[in-house]
Amino acid sequence: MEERKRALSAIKPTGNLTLGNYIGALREFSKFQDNYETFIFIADLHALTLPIDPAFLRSNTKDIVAFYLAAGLDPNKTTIFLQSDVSAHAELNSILINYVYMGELSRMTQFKDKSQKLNKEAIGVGLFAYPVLMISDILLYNTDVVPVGDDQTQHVELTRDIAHRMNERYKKELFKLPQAIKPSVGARIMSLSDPSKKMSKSDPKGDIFLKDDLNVIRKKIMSAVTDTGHEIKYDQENKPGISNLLTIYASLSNMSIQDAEKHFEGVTQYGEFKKAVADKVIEVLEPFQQKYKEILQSGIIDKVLDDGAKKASYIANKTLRKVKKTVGLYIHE
Ligand code: ATP
Ligand code: LTN
Repeated sequence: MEERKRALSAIKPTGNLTLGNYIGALREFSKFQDNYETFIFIADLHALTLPIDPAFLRSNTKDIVAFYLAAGLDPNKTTIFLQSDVSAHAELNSILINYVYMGELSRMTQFKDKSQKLNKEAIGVGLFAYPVLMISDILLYNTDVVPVGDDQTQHVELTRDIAHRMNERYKKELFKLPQAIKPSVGARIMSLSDPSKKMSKSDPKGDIFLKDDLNVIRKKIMSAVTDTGHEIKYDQENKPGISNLLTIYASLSNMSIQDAEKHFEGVTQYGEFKKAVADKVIEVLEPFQQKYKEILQSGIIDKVLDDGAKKASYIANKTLRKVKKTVGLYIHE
């Protein structure tokens, strides 16, 4: 039987999940599980790269597992686990950190954005080396595709470079070169209060949170920043606010941006348009929130994580062993 290709992705439990996370990542993940061998984990070690409250980190981790399941990930088809449960991630990280260059890491946009907000003297090494752990996450599973939003594609590109570098250095196909896959619509949902900024869980101004009360969600959408004029047209430069709302509508309706534009042809009131967007978001999030609550109450989360950690460790340890051997670490039976 032909081996199935592998898909792998993760979310870091740094904050409450947003509509951006849902559209750019969560809802995409479950589309892979029927055709790919799929691994979806929680990047909890990555969450430590910036200061975080321990109690929040713990409860948010559990929350995200519930969101994974509510979004349709089926533990019988997808391996769901915590990064910190599979020690091979940290071990491969400590090997690969020697093959990634400081110059490469300092060019990463995510590092530049996040470190800019910190005191220069207090930038953790983990924040700088963040991509090395992510590279380890991906390469441990011989991953073919990595479903991610726009902001993570640079890290996946670096992963390819490092896989290639290792293969050349050791003259063998040690690692597969993975490919990032972005959603066709909605790879970068913007803040509702400042559409020039990404909707981001660690910078929550203008965010819609997946746990928000539905009335709050409606209010946030109705008061989203819009642009001058009155046409519902996709024009990121001149109409960033309307373009963002149109993207949200199109993505949640599984239609192209062009079809969404057609749908709103003739609508000249932004209020009417925003109401349609709010209705659509609520139509999707209402049952989703319901499922999420049921899952949290069902008590199945620990079992899912236990099973996932076992399956993931088995595969990850095989790769780790191969890497150790290749770089010359002594393996005794
Ligand atoms: P942080 O603010 O802590 O950096 P984040 O909200 O950007 O977090 P991540 O954990 O970095 O979220 O991302 C999880 C996944 O969600 C990634 O695949 C990322 O590309 C995607 N994602 C995050 N924000 C958006 C967004 N605004 N639009 C589309 N996809 C997004
Ligand atoms: N850096 C990613 C989270 C992440 C990830 C990964 C995504 C950690 N390891 C491996 C894909 C594959 C983020 O910030 N969303």
